[in-house]
Amino acid sequence: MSTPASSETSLFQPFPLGDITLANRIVMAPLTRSRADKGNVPGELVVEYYAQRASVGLIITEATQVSSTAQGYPSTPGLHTAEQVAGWKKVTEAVHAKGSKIFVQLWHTGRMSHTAYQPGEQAPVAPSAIAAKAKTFVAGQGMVDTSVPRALETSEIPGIVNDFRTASRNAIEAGFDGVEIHGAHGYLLDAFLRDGSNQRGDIYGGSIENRARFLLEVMAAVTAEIGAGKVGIRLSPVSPVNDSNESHPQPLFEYVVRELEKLHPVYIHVVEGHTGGPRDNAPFDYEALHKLYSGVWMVNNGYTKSMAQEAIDSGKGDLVAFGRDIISNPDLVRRLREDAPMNPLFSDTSLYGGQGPHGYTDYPALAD
Ligand code: 8OZ
Repeated sequence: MSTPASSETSLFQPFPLGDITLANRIVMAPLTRSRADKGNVPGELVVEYYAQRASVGLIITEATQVSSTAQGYPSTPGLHTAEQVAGWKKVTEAVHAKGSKIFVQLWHTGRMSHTAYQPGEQAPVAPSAIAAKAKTFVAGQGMVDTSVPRALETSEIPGIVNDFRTASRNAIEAGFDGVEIHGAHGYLLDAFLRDGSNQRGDIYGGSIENRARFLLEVMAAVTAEIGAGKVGIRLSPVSPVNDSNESHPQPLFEYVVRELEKLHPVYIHVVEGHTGGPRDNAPFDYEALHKLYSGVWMVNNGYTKSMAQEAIDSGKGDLVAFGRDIISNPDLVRRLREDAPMNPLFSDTSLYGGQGPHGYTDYPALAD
């Protein structure tokens, strides 16, 4: 056990992550902000936004689509065209110049998408043809129901595994230190895990082993492609966001983590409770899950400085990801270190909306 004086600083001390060393244990959580330019290319404003926040040990970017069919929201960036790779390269250079590290979060939105985002206005793809009782935003229409998806053919799954593989290779080309696979929040890989959204009769449905197969195939492909030391994964065992339902989350996620232990990604990132909401919305034994993994454990959801400190000192987590606070406090690390007051939380209208700097890059840092 550390003394109070040393525990005061442990959050701010360097931490080794695979081949890299993070300047501190504070992580910028992945946050969708919908500011990409035409072609879903991150532009100069996105460069500035991440550079402003580059005092954290690690930045995890907003969710970034692995293909054009993976998109489900407006102006989210991709990592599947040469222009997108070039755009991200400017982001990684700016972040590295400030001494931080950066992983890109890779996703396929699955049934959370809408025909408006799909090539040829096709139905989005999902484990089963069951619509999520959830909404997405479509320009000109506002918040609308997600579309009824079509069930993927078994033969189509290797193609999507390959999209993740290719995007991870593109990530390295763009200068990222690694990738985080989005295995949370009801998007495609998480929807395969859960019995509320996966009612398939093939080798990707039914038993826990079958429902976890797709996510584990993606992890095997991506770790083989760029090295397990450059791959993390995010899971949200009991978060109900995006109509995520599972009857037995404890054995499901224990199986997933046991299998991940074999592939050994560089970290597992767990959203505890209801994302952005109560941490105790449903019973779940996170300690039992953590015990199954010998690698780096990242915790997230509603952490304050004292909670983060306690998590690290007690061994509950190695790294702590902060979401909401870092939107309105670009200098979050300094504010935490100095116990300085935080700026007011972001306003809802500028969270995803707007093209410009308002509510994005115009939050003031503390004066020197
Ligand atoms: C909020 C709005 C759109 C997407 C997630 C990527 O929940 C998201 C997301 C959050 O992981």
